[in-house]
Amino acid sequence: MSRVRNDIRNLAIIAHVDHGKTTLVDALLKQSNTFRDNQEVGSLILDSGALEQEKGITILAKNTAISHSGVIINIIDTPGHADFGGEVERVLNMANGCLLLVDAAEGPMPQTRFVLRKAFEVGLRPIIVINKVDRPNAEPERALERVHDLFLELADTVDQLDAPVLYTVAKEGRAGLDPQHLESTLEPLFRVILEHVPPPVAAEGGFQMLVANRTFDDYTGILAIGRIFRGAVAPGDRVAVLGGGETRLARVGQVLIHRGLDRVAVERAEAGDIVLITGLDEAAIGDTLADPEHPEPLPGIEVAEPTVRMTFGVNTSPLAGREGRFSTSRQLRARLIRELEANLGLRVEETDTAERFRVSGRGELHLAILIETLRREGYELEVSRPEAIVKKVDGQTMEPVERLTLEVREEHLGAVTEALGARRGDMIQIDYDGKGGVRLEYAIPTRGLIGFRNSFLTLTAGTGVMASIANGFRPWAGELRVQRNGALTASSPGTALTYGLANAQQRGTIFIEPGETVYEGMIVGLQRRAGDMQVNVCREKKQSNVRSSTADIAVRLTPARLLSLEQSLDFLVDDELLEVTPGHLRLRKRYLTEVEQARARRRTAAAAS
Ligand SMILES: Nc1nc2c(ncn2[C@@H]2O[C@H](COP(=O)(O)OP(=O)(O)OP(=O)(O)O)[C@@H](O)[C@H]2O)c(=O)[nH]1
Ligand SMILES: [Mg+2]
Repeated sequence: MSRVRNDIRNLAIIAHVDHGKTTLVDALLKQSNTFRDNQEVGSLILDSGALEQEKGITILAKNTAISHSGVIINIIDTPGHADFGGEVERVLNMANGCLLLVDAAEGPMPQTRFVLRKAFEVGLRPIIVINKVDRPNAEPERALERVHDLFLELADTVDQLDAPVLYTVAKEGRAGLDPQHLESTLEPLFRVILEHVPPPVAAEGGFQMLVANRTFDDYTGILAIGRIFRGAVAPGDRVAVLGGGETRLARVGQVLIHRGLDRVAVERAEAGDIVLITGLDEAAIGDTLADPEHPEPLPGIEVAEPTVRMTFGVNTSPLAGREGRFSTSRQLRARLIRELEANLGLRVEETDTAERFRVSGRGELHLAILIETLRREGYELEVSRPEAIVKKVDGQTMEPVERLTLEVREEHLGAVTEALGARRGDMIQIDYDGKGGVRLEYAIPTRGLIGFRNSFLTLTAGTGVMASIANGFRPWAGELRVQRNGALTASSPGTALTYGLANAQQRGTIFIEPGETVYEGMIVGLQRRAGDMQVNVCREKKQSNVRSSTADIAVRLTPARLLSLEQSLDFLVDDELLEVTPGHLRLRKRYLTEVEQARARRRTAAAAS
């Protein structure tokens, strides 16, 4: 016997980055009487993390719930950036249907393909939502045509091709069946959701639920989140936690459900409901919670393998330990292991020394967000250059490749294709839009993409759009034909002074400002040609009694080019590290002094002979 839960819809919102998912959730929340009339809620309500707000992107998937026409709609907002694909993979199993949002101007982008494929894999019924039809360059028909092409390419069954289409301006909370005539509310979207998202079907039998997510709350501790697949659960129930090949018994604390942005404790929840359960600290993501009498596991969560890795180590700079609250290898190790509990798609491995760990993730941003989180928590560490994870298959060297989509102005096309050629990119497709814009598709080694974003912005004068997504492994494509210029390094420790920096800037671009503490081997800029060069940025102007006509002209400094965390990671080459502390990012040579560098060279030579 099974029962259809007509009182519930479980809906995931999926899209490429920035296509408007979280904005649409805002509008759905506001139009469903979730808030008191005088409640000030702002925008991008679900992007509640500090880093999410600063960067304007969603990093973690989040649940909320609204009620419309007597039906509870559980909403799962997901991140659109490819690096957080692990978040999407783990939460889709809570949904029965999804809204596939597509920007009316950009059309489907690489992550649209990824999320639609995942949605089909878990059997979700998609609703196509062409959003941002108010944009001046919106082409809703063209965008829809491209979405249909994508459906044809990815669908496994004919049923999947049959998806309703809606047009929206999420920012204004409007929707309609015709892009020219939107209604003033999202009512048409609500209607389609209630009609087309299949209500969950509750199978009879013992309790069964897959843990799709975990979150932490100061009052209740760790909460396990998921949709109940079978049976029911109540506070105080004993459940079996199945995972990692073993079965543990645990007792349910509270059972909570989402109501708007709040969580409400309930006496009982049953199949179809998305719940949060306290008291099950040992339940990991991907574990099944089950009736101890019928401990049957549900299929686990498949997460794609990492493509990029770097080493995270204890800070060994001469300035180590001045700012961080946590700086030992034991503290770093414990923190990284803890991160694995919730950060799917991340791997942490020991290396041959206790001070360094190999950390692998789904992309540079995935790792950069982790680094930024650690430094805000008070950790100090040093990290190496991000590198693509290369593996051997049947004796052949294979490397990860990505599918890259770019939109550039025609006048930048030559420079961009040349740069991608040097990075071993292969052009798959080129489309001229007849209005001066070009859309390009490439297959390119992940290796070639690392560090490309910075130069892409320069090459297109900031006008280009690029997005990429991991697309399997291919035989090693050969060395890249790109080389970074040499670094300008500080020749001695001290405080950088205007006079010293003014001299150094004649050699290249400077990254630090006067007053900053430097050490020997710290990178203070980029020189104009290959090969590192030492500069004395601490040099003072000699005082002299003789006045010359030129010596007194005030030295004028070009403003320093201050690098963000991601730009710093992109900058690094193999023999360099980034020192990360709560207050500073310092680029440095791995071996700081000439003596150390000579010693390292001798060691490598000895190892090679
Ligand atoms: N013109 C226009 N802009 C919109 C519309 N909907 C969203 N935006 C804007 O698009 C930007 C991105 O919106 P978000 O809601 O953060 O996009 P998202 O899909 O949640 O992004 P990620 O979670 O990072 O993948 C914001 O600046 C929104 O104001 C729309 O209908 N029209
Ligand atoms: Mg978002």
